[in-house]
Amino acid sequence: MIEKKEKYNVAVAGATGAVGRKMLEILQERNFPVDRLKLLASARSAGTSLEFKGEQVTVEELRHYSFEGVDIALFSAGASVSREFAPSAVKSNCVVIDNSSAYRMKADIPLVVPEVNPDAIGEDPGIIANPNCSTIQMVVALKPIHDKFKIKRVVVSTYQSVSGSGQKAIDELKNQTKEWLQGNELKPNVYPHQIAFNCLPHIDIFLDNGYTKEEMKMVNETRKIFSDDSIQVCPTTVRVPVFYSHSEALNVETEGPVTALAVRELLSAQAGVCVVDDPENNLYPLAIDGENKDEVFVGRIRDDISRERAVNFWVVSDNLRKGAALNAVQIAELLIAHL
Ligand code: NAP
Ligand code: 12T
Repeated sequence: MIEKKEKYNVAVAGATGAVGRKMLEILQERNFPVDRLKLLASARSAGTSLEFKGEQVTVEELRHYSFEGVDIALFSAGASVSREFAPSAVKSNCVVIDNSSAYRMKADIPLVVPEVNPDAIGEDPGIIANPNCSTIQMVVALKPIHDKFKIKRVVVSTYQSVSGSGQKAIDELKNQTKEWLQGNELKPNVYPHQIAFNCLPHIDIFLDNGYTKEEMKMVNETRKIFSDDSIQVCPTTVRVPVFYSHSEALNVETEGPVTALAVRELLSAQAGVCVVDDPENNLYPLAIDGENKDEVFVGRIRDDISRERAVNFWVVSDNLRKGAALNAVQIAELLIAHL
């Protein structure tokens, strides 16, 4: 349990990565009460520095003793790093907010989206898990619909940006695009196939049931966040040649008499959601407009013409912000507000 203070000692593990850098930006932007800031990464970037509030902070190598005197640690260095180092942070009396998939489905670990299940955080958390980016933006949009009409089933296809797989993937899309336009041969590295001018129905690893791990995260995390194992989720996750923001096409079937009109009203009043839905003027959420914004954008809200009690809509959000760094910082804000 950490004590209530005016300012907190904060560590960012994976500070040099795509999500870590975004965390620094957001801590700064939201004026999170940071006393000392510790930046941790691998030995590769130890000694380099990153800017925080106009000052250069030196990056240190992540070690088991790195968390002495730290109150809150934001982890975004991958699941194996979280598995190895988060327990050491907890032993140092530090609360860990973990962005990796390592702890999300552990029964005693809260999985939190502040607009959806803030109470799940509990009294004395050690590790709090941040859901997967695709899950976060979907559940923010589903929340008021589930509360009013009870969701039975969601069929979802994702259009996920390359920044979801880190800085190397951002560079790969840039380089492949350039090489392709020059007529050069492309060599895939981060992904198993060319990502420039292509769509890959493959995110994270394939599992025995024929779904990918990313798809099963959407199934299992959604049920855990809503504390409702009856919700059926049928996902297809696809990587597209977009740099930032994931887009999702949803078909949502409910027990109650849902309509597009009701969904538009509910979502217009929902915290963290911005409805952009004016097709006559070609207005609908776009990945390029979602970049660097906090909101989850929803549009193309329409009744399902093939069945009753079902609607379709399109959801866009910046995967590095609401999908990762922003949600983690919002969890930290929730945590300190309740001390
Ligand atoms: P990234 O750009 O590749 O950055 C990886 C970061 O982890 C870098 O800071 C890297 O440090 C550090 N790191 C790697 N191995 C390490 C080690 N052995 N010890 C200490 N630090 C190590 O990846 P990213 O996109 O920021 O993603 C990072 C992680 O966040 C992902 O693996 C994923 O688990 C999670 N993530 C979550 C969401 C979400 O939906 N909530 C979204 C995206 C990512 P160096 O610079 O020294 O290599
Ligand atoms: N493989 O945090 O590649 O579980 O876009 C997030 C993003 C895993 C995660 C990706 C991934 C996660 C990706």
